[in-house]
Amino acid sequence: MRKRILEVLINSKDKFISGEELSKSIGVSRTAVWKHIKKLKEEGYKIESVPKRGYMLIKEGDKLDSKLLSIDMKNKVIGKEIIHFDSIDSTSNHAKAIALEGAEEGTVVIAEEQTKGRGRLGRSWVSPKGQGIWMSIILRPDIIPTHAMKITQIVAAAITEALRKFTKDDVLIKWPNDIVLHKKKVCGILTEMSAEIDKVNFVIVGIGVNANMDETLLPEDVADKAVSLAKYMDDDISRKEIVKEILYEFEKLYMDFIESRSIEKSIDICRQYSATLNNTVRIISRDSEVKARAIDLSEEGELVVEYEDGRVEKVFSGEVSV
Ligand code: BT5
Repeated sequence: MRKRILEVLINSKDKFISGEELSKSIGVSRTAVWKHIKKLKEEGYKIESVPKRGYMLIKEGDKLDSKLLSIDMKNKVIGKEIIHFDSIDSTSNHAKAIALEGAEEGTVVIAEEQTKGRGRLGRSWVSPKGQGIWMSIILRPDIIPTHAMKITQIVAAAITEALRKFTKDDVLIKWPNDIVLHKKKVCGILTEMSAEIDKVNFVIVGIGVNANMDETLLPEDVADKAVSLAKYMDDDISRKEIVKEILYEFEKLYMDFIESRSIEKSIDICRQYSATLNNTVRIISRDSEVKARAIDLSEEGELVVEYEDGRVEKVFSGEVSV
């Protein structure tokens, strides 16, 4: 009910709406409306109430609040449950903790700020307050551990489809887990899992999108590589709308994978928007670095490369530098 009231307040766009109108459009008494408004205020929503004029929601800024996010959400599974924090160490740490306690598939953990945001291989992910989308999704796919990288490709495809709706500039995928804009990283994906030898218990997909970063506050090594979406957008950025689009595109591709057991649709998108294919890459492993040409993506999400001696190999994971 409170969500319905919020929805009506949001749709009445900076205008007062009377208690009577609210009670009519929702179908409850004016006293009930009053009680719900009181509760919403206690929850922290800024609602102005003026006698004889009614109620108005004061602009929320662009907080990624769970109730506001769930308004107009078209998804059935991904994002059905959203847990929001003002500040947290890492959304992926929290997602893992609640997944161990049985949190459902599709649960999303999102935060305004991460104090210990993580990248791969122990690297850190800079996640300043209100300047990006820092979120993790809990998944429980019935797959074997070696297929977990398929999930990264589904996420990369979904994010690319979503971000391309907000900027006319080229959003491309740098295999396996970076989304780049003008060759700089606008988003990173971290796929982690809990598994037994032949069965995945759950997968946590961590997504970090730079929305409107204050580049002057970034450490030098990151400032060089990072870019914000806002830099290439005509309109004001709405993190909320971007989150909804990402979750929407992800649900479509993930459900298709669950039903068809194939990531063909995602791979097609990854091929179409690849920053890696047809380029020379360096395959970096623990003690060597070899040059090769990236020629394709396999149906499993691996990078197919051709070495200078003509040998063709599928690269499963690891560091690839264009
Ligand atoms: C990644 O790692 O790209 C995965 C990043 C995943 C972050 C999300 S946010 C929500 C969830 N919770 C978490 O704790 N993590 C996930 P990797 O490919 O290892 O890239 C890390 C490297 O990117 C760092 O070593 C920096 O050089 C650079 N970097 C750090 N912060 C960045 C940022 N905000 N934008 C662009 N590059 C960044």
